[in-house]
Amino acid sequence: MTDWVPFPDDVAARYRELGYWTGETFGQFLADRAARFADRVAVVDDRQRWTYRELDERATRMAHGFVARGIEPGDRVVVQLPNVAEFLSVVFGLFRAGAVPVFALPPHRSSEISYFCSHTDAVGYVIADKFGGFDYRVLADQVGVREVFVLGDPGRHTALDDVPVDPSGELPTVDPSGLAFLQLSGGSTGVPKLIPRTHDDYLYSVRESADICGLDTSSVYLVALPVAHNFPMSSPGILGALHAGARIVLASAPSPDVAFGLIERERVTITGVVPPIALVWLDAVATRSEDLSSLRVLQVGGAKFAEEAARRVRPELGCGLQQVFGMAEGLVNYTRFDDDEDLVAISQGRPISPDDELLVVDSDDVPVAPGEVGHLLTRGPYTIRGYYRADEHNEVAFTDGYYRTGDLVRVLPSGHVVVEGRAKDQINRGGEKVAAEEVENHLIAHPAVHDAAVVAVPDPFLGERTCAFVVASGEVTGPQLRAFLRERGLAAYKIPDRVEFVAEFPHTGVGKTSRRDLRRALGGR
Ligand code: J2J
Repeated sequence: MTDWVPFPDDVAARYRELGYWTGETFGQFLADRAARFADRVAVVDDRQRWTYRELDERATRMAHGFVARGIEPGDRVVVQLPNVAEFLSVVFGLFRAGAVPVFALPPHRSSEISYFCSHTDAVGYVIADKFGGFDYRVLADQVGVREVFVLGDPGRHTALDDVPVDPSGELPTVDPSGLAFLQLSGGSTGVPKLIPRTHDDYLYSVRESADICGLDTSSVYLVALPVAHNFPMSSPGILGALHAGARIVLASAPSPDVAFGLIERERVTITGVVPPIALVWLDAVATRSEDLSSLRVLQVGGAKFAEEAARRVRPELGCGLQQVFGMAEGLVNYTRFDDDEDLVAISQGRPISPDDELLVVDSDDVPVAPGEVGHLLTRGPYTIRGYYRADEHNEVAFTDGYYRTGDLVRVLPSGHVVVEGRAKDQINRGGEKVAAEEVENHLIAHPAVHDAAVVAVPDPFLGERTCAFVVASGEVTGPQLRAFLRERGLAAYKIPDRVEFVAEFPHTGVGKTSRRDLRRALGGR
């Protein structure tokens, strides 16, 4: 069993020759930007404002603290923090300690966190004491990791503020082509997949993204989505902002109440949201008094943004729209600022790199005619060659180094991609990804459930919602099943929006549960 699949040597050599991979580590990246932009403000949240120099110093202090607590190079540490400045000092602290952050999202509960910890053999877990009415220390107790670091009141654990510091100690040398962190996959399988990214490949995508999105020292990037998600982290996100000497503003929530106030106060120039948030903003703006005139770009991605909504952005919000079709596995597409309005309204952008290879194939892996819809496969200088510790799944998810995205797309003559649908067993709930099989496995664990199938149902606001079809073998109600999933520690966004009981499942020709028929059955009710 290999931990992760590195790029083939000849391919890596080529990416270096082309200048894509520069040999810079995340630790050096921050030190370099801190030297260049020392007194500029790097990050702002509800409570604090740090300059680049302060962020750099805090990251180093955290690194020494982690080392003093026995975190060793290569150790995995699960990070689950809300949108706070400490996310940056913690993550860069871990990078400098040579450790490997594993990014969890705030809604994750014991089901997900236990899996991340056990699958990666994590030795550490970083949390906030409480956030959104939830006490993460309780979760830490359930999960049982060796070192728990808490932002705020630590209870019986270690406070992030008093990790012991030994400034005389040396920090390790870090390999830029090595594993930098593990990002979360939306997933379509029974257990979530973890995505191994390197310093070299990720920082390439970050630099190019900052460039494509026009970031410079006058830019102010608002983090409206959960900061650990790949979109606000790298497209261009917080890392793109640091690369360019821009200012990061962290919003505790994406609601107009919070976000609009921050846009006005901090003179935000760019932010990235998922389609439902864009819709809320579009509907709210007419009745709000905040001054949003500083906003130049609204990026929308994570799920398909309807053309009608896309066309409302400039007239109603007064800023440009940039569509973003990305994935934590790598490939990111952006519409460009000089694309004409129609292209920006109908397409999800074109790839970052001239060396992003996109294949659009039919179900026999034969390339479709140009412009036809097919399955998107991709490889390139920042797309992974395999998931972390997933040899078996990698056999089906990767072919010839190409990642099978599970997305159905067509490519326009300009090279822009239009997302037309999805072939993977995943529900895209307004940008939050739910793997059908993962939820089904939890449902089947209930003694009164004989079988379960989770499918997407169209929704005007979220794009899709989840519906669980259940064949019961005993007395059970929908609310009881939802409560059962919550008790099993499943993140709230994965709990089915609807539960429908059926006598049996429709089957496809080969005897597999037919999700299409299930969706159709639902349409008939
Ligand atoms: C349709 N589907 C989209 C879009 C992603 C930037 C932006 C988004 C993500 C992300 C990201 C879509 N239209 N505009 O990592 O850096 C669906 C596709 C894709 C999956 C990836 C980034 N943008 N999608 O959403 O890893 O199905 O990354 O394969 O969460 O989201 O999900 P995720």
